[in-house]
Amino acid sequence: MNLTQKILSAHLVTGRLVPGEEISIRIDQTLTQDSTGTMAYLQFEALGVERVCTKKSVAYIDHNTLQTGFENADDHMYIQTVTRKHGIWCSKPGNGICHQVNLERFGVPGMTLLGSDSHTPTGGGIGMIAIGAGGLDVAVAMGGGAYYMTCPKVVNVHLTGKLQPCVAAKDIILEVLRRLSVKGGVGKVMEYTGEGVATLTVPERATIANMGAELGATTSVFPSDEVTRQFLRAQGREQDFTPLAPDGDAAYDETLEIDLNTLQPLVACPHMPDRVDTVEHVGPIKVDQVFIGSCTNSSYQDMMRVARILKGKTVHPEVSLVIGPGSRQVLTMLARNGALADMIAAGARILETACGPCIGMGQSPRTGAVSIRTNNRNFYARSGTASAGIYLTSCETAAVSALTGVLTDPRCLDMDLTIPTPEHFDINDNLVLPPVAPGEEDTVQVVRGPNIQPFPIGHALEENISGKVLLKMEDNITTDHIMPSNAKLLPYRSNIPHLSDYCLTPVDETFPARAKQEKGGMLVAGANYGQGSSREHAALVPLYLGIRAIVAKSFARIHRDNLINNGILPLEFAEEKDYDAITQMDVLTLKDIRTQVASGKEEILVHNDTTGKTFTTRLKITERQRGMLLAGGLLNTVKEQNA
Ligand code: MIC
Ligand code: SF4
Repeated sequence: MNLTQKILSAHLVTGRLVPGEEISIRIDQTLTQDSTGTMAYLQFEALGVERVCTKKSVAYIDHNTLQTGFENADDHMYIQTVTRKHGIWCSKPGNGICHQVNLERFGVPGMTLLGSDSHTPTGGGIGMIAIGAGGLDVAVAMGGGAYYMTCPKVVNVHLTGKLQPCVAAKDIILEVLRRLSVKGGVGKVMEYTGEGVATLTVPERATIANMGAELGATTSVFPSDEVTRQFLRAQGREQDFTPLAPDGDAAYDETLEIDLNTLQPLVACPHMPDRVDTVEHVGPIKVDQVFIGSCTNSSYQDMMRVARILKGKTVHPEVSLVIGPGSRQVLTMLARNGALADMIAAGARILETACGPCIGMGQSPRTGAVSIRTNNRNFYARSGTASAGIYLTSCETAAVSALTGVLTDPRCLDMDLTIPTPEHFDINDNLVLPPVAPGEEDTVQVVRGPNIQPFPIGHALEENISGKVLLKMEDNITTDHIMPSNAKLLPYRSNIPHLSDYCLTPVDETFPARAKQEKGGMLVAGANYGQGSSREHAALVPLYLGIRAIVAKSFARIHRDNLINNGILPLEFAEEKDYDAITQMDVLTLKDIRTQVASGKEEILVHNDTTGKTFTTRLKITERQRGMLLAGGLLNTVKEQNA
């Protein structure tokens, strides 16, 4: 067996490990973050479960930390109290970004982790099968329910050789993205093997696993070896170590060979993480802003390399350099060893340990800016400045470019950037609040501020649905298009009515008004619709606006699950020409749709009342999902089962 099969089979609840078939797995750990977490806990409460059934569930507060009004602070207190009541640990704001902290303090090789954040696969860096999902799926897993998924294919990403100086782990994953594209990982697990793996530290592996999300992959996984043991030992957690590797004769569905010796510094150009080219080829474009941080590149070793590059130098006069260390552990260590002072002296603007600019929470660049960032996504408008171009690079490329003022290949640096894994990381978990002991749940009062509004729940599928195509979209529409997130909107993640005025506005500003005027309808999209975030809001808000079906060329994994969980039909065009034949505002009718869905057949007929033509779509769902769509979503199904 390969490693993926070993971990999945040890957790298998139902199904067979045959790619494409539905399986369900037992979840050992969960994580939530605050911007998806408020909704996930409201849903958890709606399930009526007293105490979580997982080995460890942690709620992180790391996204909405700007607190420009009462909203975020209210949500923080809600999360802090609801988790305390129900057996969940709570990592307070300031403790760090969920994926970085989870890797440092809680991740255990061989365990499964389900997180309400698409970058949960970061845990693959430490040998976990770590999967991103919608908040409702995570709520169900916290309540002891299995996680249902399509059994993935396993891709062997075989690494040989060793990275050259100033070429980074980030360049490895950018190379994978260059070769496979943002759709290339859908339905697959990327499993890293080969002699090159041993040359990579756990945080470097985590950088690669983190950005597997940008491939659309179910997850990515590395073996657990002596490097892993050393990392866990330095975290005071050697007891969590288990050696894990694929069998010598393990079979894989596909193989990708990467020779680390030949890699060069790479950059993903605006506005897609797969628009990858070499830094050398893109050339010395003028840079306005550099952001170093995010869950992709903010480990102790990343930050130390940056400090070494900046030490004794000054940031270019026309560049704003912003640095956000990934966790309080990292920040404390930088503060103690003087590296933080080197960064500050060079002119870096230091941010708190949180997601920050990665999700547009502050530091939006100026109009038309070039911003070099070490995070994982450069989707249109995500930085908060739609006209800005975001370029994704390694920490080394970002730091040297902040000094020169132009995109610069870090191989020009004549310095040793090797930072060994420390013997001991700084360990201080005093910002991780424990839950109350079993039996004491009633002593906790859950605090709810006025920002917490009821969320929409789907209703049983009707016999006939008819509605206008309120928007026709291109390929690769991201969740940042569907439900934008930035400093103005993130505070309203528990307020769906407020968010509804911004739905799909990066595609068409007039969409929300039209959807409200028409009292709902349908959407039409190209391939890979809904790539990116795990945010359920990208399904809940369209549900609130009355969207009943989305007809697309194909869907991204998490978003498709979120649509089904909320009772919205994800229909795929059987033939691409039918996409071309639809015009925005055409009226589509799904006749006898309840009977069609209940019948179990994959082909669903859609009638275009405006053109008079009928076309075929496919509804690729499992029996379980069929039940959900008929009932109007997962919450209704679970409630029916509980009843
Ligand atoms: C992201 O990177 O897009 C986010 C913000 O972390 C999201 C979660 C969210 O939308 O709250 C994700 O990756 O799932
Ligand atoms: Fe936070 Fe950015 Fe990572 Fe999402 S990708 S978890 S916003 S740092």
